[in-house]
Amino acid sequence: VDDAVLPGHPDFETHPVVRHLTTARTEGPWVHVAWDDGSADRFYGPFLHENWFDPSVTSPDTRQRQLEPRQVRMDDPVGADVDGAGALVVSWAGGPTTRHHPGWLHHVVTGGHRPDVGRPRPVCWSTSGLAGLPTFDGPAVLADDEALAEWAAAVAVHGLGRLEGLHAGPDTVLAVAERLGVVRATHFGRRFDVVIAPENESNAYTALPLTPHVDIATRASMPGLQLLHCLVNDNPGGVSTMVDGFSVVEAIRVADPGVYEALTTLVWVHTNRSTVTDLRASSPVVVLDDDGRPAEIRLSNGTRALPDMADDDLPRAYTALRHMVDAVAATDYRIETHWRAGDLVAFMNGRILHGRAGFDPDAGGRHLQGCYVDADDLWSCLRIAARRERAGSDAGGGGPA
Ligand SMILES: O=C(O)CCC(=O)C(=O)O
Ligand SMILES: [Fe+2]
Repeated sequence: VDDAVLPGHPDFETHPVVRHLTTARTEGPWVHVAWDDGSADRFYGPFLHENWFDPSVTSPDTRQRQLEPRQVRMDDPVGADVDGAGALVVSWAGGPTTRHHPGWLHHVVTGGHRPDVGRPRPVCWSTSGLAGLPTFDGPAVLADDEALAEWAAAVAVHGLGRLEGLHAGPDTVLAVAERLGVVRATHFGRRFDVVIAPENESNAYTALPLTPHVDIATRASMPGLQLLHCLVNDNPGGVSTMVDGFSVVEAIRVADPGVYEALTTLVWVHTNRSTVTDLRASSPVVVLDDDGRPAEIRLSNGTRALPDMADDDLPRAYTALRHMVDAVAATDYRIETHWRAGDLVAFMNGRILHGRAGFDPDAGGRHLQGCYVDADDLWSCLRIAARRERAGSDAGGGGPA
């Protein structure tokens, strides 16, 4: 072992050494370390063994763990030290001696591996805060990773971002989605056409108005992101509405706690009422995350089938629903745009409620195409962009700092 050189670590990510280790010692199963800023941490011995970057533990190619839990050393480590390169060195009786990268250890104790890292907090908006759709150059997003990252960040923060100047062809929406990750196919297909269809399976495929809604509330896992792309719009009607549902929910939480309680606890069943599929999912209108913040709104009048609650809860459930829909309709939370051919809007499906005015089908053509992507792909895209920024141009090049 060349102890003048820092060891690798299991991640492809770069973990810069922002603090240096000064001392290390064992105490039972624990390895206590001190850092050069005076702080201290402890690591569990078996945790260190199974996160050693060594082919006996982690495949150097896939970076997936090969060591099974039954192979992890559960006896106490017998020695711990900081070597000449600044790595943590830990040994067990009869071997192995493991070495650990200080930047990687630091990222662990600061929670750098957690799923919320790289997920920007939503910044809620009303019309006074965000006058129009944040707009970006479509061809640049297709061609350039930095342009992609800027647009993706706007989608994460504001919940939506428009691309303009895209080719108004049938492959565009999937090509843009694939810049973020993989397309999430649903019962509407990998890609769906928003046109008036003779055998429509959704009010979207008619000329009817659509009150602001989310899509696919009929599935336990709702796609996190929707992309809509305009191929043709010669119709003066069908104006599109985008509402920040999180802003609406926050206003209700502050002003009407009883309504908020009903929206976040009382459960409705959504179904798709099709002849060939029978999808069902139940959920409150507003799903909260573990920290009590809105994670997902499930408001879709077209698919909301039945209340799933005690009879005595029905009056406040219906009242709260009405209250929510009225708040959504309040102009302070909406952006209205008329689709232009070549425009594409990506929006967080569980946050931004989208709708449209009705239109006269004889007044001009109107053709949108859409698809879905899971939110995981957006977070991954943003983390890879941040990784690229940290590592210079060596995206995914791996290896330690
Ligand atoms: O026609 C529109 O503007 C929106 C259609 C829609 O809601 C959808 O396809 O999910
Ligand atoms: Fe929709």
